[in-house]
Amino acid sequence: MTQPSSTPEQRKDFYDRLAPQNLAPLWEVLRGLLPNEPKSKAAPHRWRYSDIRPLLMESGRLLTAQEAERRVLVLENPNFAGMSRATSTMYAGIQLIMPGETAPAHRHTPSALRFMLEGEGAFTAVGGERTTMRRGDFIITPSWAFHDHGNEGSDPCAWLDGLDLPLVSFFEAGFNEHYNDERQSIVRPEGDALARFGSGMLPLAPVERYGQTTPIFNYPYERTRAALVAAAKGEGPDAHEAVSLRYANPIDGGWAMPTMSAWMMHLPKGFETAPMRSTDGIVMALGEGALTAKIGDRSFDLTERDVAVTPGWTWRSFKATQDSFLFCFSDRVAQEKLGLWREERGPAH
Ligand code: 1HN
Repeated sequence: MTQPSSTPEQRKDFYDRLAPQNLAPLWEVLRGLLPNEPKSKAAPHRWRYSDIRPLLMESGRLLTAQEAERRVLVLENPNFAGMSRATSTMYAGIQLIMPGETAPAHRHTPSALRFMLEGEGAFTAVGGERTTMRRGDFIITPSWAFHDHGNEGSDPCAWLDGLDLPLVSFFEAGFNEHYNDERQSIVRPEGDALARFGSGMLPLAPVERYGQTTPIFNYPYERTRAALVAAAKGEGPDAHEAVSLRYANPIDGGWAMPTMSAWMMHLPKGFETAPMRSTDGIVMALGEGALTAKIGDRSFDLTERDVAVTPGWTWRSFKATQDSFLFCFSDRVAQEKLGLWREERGPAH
């Protein structure tokens, strides 16, 4: 057998003849295609709410919610400028709705979640039902469900939006449609979904409401917080996860949404978690308290309403300086379904 051999010039000449045929040599790119472990392109980052808020309020004086359709300041990862991404797969933004405004009804295949940050009197409507959005509430807009927001109070209302937009655009599976009115018709009283699906009970007849998404579209903070505080007193915090509970779909016990996982981590004052990492990049918003987040080689102090990002496969740990409640979301559920999700836990101290 003769061993093939070539000079760099010969290879270059060969590659130059491949390109016009839309062909390429795998061996030149294999290492990049298949790293030994993930190396996220996203950067660890923290947005201070105190920096965002004045700009958000300024946007409230520049244009109406109707004009904007959604008045949002997008949280762009420093490594993804202009790409509307907080992590590699998750969109995040801070939305503002002023008293008397309506963010008109529409629907799209990307799913959305909200974590309420500020103000009283805002509502969101989904599936013919309204829910009042209170601070710390976790609110869901299922894929392809009409949704509109309004503010009937006297405060500016602001929340964190999370969408699976980068995932959906990767699949090139995005559709969007406007409703025939600014607000959708309301066919159910407020609280109906929570009563039917969120009371530890379920309707006798099988229900098909939003496909793979939970039929509960507001998980009130009051309940979430009480559960976390009680769990902290019971078994106590886990070395890595402190006290973490996930928002679940009562129909099948799985995650609340098919493409985005959401959970809340409670750290009692003084508690410090041991480092861990997972393949999902995580968007985090501090609902209550104060903590220091170590993310990769960065360290960020978070106060209430600050948002931070942990890129995928990046070590993270937290130390609470006050009783803290950290809302988190990521693409974990999608990775789990595809058999890709992994985590690694560092030694507990
Ligand atoms: C959207 O529909 C909302 O409904 C918020 O509040 C942010 C970002 C991109 C595309 C659709 C909302 C959005 C969005």
